[in-house]
This record gives sequence, C-alpha cells and structure tokens, in this order.
Amino acid sequence: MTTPASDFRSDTVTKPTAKMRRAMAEAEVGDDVYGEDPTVRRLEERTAEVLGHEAALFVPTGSMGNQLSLRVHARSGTEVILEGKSHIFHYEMAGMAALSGLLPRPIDAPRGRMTAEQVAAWIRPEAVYYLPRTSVLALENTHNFAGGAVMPRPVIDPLLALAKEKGLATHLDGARLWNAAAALGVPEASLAAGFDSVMTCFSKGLRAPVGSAVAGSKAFIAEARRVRKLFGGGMRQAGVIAAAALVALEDERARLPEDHARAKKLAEGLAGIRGLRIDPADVETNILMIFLEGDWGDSAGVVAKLQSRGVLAGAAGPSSFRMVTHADVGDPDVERALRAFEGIRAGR
Ligand code: TLP
Repeated sequence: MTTPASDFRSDTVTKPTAKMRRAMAEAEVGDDVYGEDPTVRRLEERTAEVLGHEAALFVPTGSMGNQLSLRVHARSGTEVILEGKSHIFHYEMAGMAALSGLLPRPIDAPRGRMTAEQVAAWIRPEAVYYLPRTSVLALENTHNFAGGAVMPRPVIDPLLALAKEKGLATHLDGARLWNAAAALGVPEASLAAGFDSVMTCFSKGLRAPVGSAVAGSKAFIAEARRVRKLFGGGMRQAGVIAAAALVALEDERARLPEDHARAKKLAEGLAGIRGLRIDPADVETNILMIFLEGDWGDSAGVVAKLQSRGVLAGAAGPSSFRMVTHADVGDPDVERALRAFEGIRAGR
C-alpha cells in the first residue's frame, strides 16, 4: 500500500468524522424550501446564537454566502470596498459584477488589515453625482491570502464606526472566523458583532463535508433567503448535510489551536531553510504563505517537486505558495514536509 499524501493544500480537504457520518445517516429531514427541515433549522438557530446575531441561513458554499449578502445590501451600479487580496475580490469569479452589477474597489493593506483612513479616502462623495455610490464595506477574518492573519477588535472597530457614519452596509467574510476566535481566545460573537452580515464556513477547519451560513438581522435573513433561491441555492432535504455541520460547530472548534500550533511549528522549520521566506511570527492561525527567494525556481516547480515526495501544497503566485494545517495532517506530516523541502534544497 502506498502512503497517502500529506495534504497541505487547504483545510477544505478534511474528511467528515465518523460522528458526522452517523449524524448524517440519522438526520431528521424535511423540504427546506418549504422551511420544513428540522435539522437545518436547528443549525441555523445555533449558528445565529454562536455568532450573536438574530438569525442565520444555511447556504451550500461560502462563495454563495458572500455573494448573496452583497446582493441584499447593495443596489446595482454601486461600489463595494474590500481588501485587494480578499477572497471575494480574487476568487469568486467577479461574482459581484456578474450576479449583482456591483463594482469592487480593492484596497491593498499589509496583512489584509485596511485602516479607516485608507477606506475613508475611497468612500465616494455624495455631492459629486457622476461618481458611483459606495454601498458596502467587506472585511475578511481570518484573512486567507494574508496568511491567515487575524483581525482583532481594535482593527475592526474604527472601520465599522466609519461605515456607520457614512451609511455603508458592512459584511464579514468569516469563512475562518472560528480560527480567528480561537487564536484570540475570544467568543466568535465578539468578532461578529456590529456587522450587518457575517458569512462563515463549516467545511474548512471544522471538517464538515459541505456547508456555510450567513447571519444577520431577521430582516436581512428574510431577504437572503429569497436571494439564495434566486442563485439556485434552495435545497430540499438539506438536513443530511446540516447534521454534519452541527457536529462540526459543536465538536470541532476546541481543536483548532492544535492546527495553529502545527502551522507555527511548520513555519519555524521552513524559516530555517535557505531561500524560503516566512516569518513564524506572522503565522497566527492555520495558514502559511511562503515566498521563494534565490535559486528555488518558480512555485509551480516547487509544488511539483513536493508532490513527487508525497507533500501537497498550492501555488499562490509565481514565487509564493500556501500551506494549510487541519485535522487530517499531524506531526508526522509536518516532519515529512520539512524533510521534503530539505531534500529539494539539497538536490537529493
Ligand atoms: N477558500 C478556498 C479557496 O477558494 C481559495 C481555500 O482553499 O481556502 N472566503 C474565504 C476567506 C475562503 O477562504 C473561501 C474558500 C471562501 C470564502 C469560499 O468558500 P467556498 O469554497 O465554500 O465557496
């Protein structure tokens, strides 16, 4: 038997636990488009409670949760301010333009942390009638392509205060809000507070096979339910997957610090290898962005060499790549990854 690969491409690759599979098999279900699935309803109520919002809606993917939130908040022809490396801007296929007629205004910020000053400079003045109106401010916590960077309240608060003053709706892409809360040692609700909508995923570090949610006011969720149907996301006996998400929500959050510790250990090992640039101090959660210097060649080549040694990573740019820790990679996988890099470096 060949050894399975050590898969650091993403925490999305995690497989459901035995308890999740049992819960799926036994889930009580109904037609959720009629609002009759008790398991979905339980997941939505529990998610709203954990995030400290009035209501929540189960959606198939994080991308749909982000896109339908923007659709609810903004009129076609208006502008959405978001960070330049954010998932919504880079990895959702121009969804806001294609689906909702919205114009993104990306702002680059170190570690993905925009400041109120940066954002203020891009809020369009109402008096100049031929400019697009700014409608939404969207943040991401943790910030995926800033290497899992956490956004604590002192970074969030001035941004939300500005948005409120200027009448902008606020959306949080909290795909990995669980990791942010674990890293800061605070309840998720404390990081979700003050946003008009919050999207979060059960299918990443929490190991559910499928599923995300959006949370917000009852009025927001009522509209979001309509847009979910419009976008083709009205699901029927979705309790089968919601059951696994419920297990994820209750059982898996407490385990995340292990992933963070392993990411730190991997970063410390990689930082000692010549030509790999990564500062372990920047690794706050479960994501590592690694930059190649000197004679390593391009990231696609390095990713291919790693693969031939049984280690999977993902290219993030021509000379950078991403590694993500999760429940399905343990200490032996971290050791194997470090040995693979050392072997490539030494030309073995
Ligand atoms: N991220 C995936 C890829 O799409 C890059 C990953 O492997 O990390 N927001 C954030 C911050 C995300 O990282 C992701 C997925 C999403 C939204 C979208 O979630 P899905 O994949 O469920 O649509």
